Amino acid sequence: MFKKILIANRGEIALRIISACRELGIKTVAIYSEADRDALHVRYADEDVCVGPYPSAASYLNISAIVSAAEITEADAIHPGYGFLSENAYFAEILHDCNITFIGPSPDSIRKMGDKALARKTVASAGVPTVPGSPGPVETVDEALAFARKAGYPVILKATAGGGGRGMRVARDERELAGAYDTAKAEAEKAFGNPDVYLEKYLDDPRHVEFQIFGDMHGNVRHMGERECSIQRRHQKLIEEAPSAALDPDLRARMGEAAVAAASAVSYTNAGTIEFLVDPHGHFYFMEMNTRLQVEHPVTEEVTGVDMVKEQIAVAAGAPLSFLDRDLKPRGHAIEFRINAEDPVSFKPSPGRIATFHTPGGLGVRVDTAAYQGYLIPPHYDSLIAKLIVHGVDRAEAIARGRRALDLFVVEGVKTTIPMHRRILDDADFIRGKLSTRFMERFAEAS
Ligand code: MV4
Repeated sequence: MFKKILIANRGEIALRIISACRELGIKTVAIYSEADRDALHVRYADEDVCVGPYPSAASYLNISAIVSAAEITEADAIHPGYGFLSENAYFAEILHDCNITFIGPSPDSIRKMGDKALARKTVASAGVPTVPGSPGPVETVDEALAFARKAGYPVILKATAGGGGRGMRVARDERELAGAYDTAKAEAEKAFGNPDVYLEKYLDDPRHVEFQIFGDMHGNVRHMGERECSIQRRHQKLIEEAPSAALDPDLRARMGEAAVAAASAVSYTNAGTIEFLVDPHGHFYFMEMNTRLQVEHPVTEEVTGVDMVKEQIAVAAGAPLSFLDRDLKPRGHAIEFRINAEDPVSFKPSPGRIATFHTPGGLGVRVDTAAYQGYLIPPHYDSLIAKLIVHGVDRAEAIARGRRALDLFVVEGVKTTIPMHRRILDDADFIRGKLSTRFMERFAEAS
């Protein structure tokens, strides 16, 4: 097992990783930027190293400074959290060369799944359903038009190097596709340094259901069930839950099997997520794989009882999966609310000093946060200040618990998304579990 882990991240996820290390008796090293001197992850770690000024490129993405910090403190592994360097194959490779364990998948898995067109092809060869689409990047506008004529409109152009909704364009007819093709390529080049785009048939109002998978270094790959992530806005998830009301046991089993096949196709190790779109008929299609721990992992932890960060660390150290002989059938229902320091109407970031911070507690209530009363939220990073996770015997109890926990969650000094979450919990469609990726459009119009 590792003796000391450096955490290459900040905020609530850095604290989450420190907690796992404490339970495992592993020492921790925090890194921080000059903007994060007063951050809790710096105080809670056993050691800390400043790796640069506030721009992320100079600090949390500064590979040479981070590797030096690990070498100076003699850390034997690095946990990247989510975002920042978590899906950087080059970083994983450098660590390998420096004899430091990257707590995550192999550079090869990260690369294969990072190229979204290649990922599609790879999982399709393993028998996983994908949306009808071009076999690879489309090289000319005529090739795009020819494909769309066969598949039928609407279609969606996606950047090969994109993901998470960035670099996508929907075209509803030939004229729109002809107009969007060059723009999409130019945008992809600008955003990702790679102009390649591919084409898929566009599904109009799907659900986003993702499967948590885990692989160890002994060839075992298992899934831990799904998360329903349809409540999002501008590709930022707002609410996630487990299990999904859209799946019956048969569909769950088939999607779980497909998720394991997708991960196995790249000999995946450690924690990963297979994203699917699900249409109203219960057809499901592979979208992409995220090769990291995700923000919403706590809902899976709540319904499976598995500490996923401890699992990541154990697997990276060579242990077999801890739940190989256990049935991870979800127990009860969990919902996560992302509490952002944002204006609840305009969604503009609302950085500033937190004057009052009172978190709810009690049975079935968990708050993952690095915020505290008096904390000055730096304007340089994402606006997530806390995750409220509620767990109940069923969805109705989880919703009731969510209502009371949101009512008892007091944040003053900055605007937050708490009032928006509270209103969503009174929405008739939400209560019925009638969710889709369009939910927030309708919700915004109605309120
Ligand atoms: C799609 C789609 C419809 N049809 N692909 C957005 C994130 C990225 N992972 C894939 N995305 C989509 N791909 C086809 N062929 C609709 C979306 C999409 C979406 C997906 C999940 C959650 C929210 C979304 C919001 C808008 C569009």
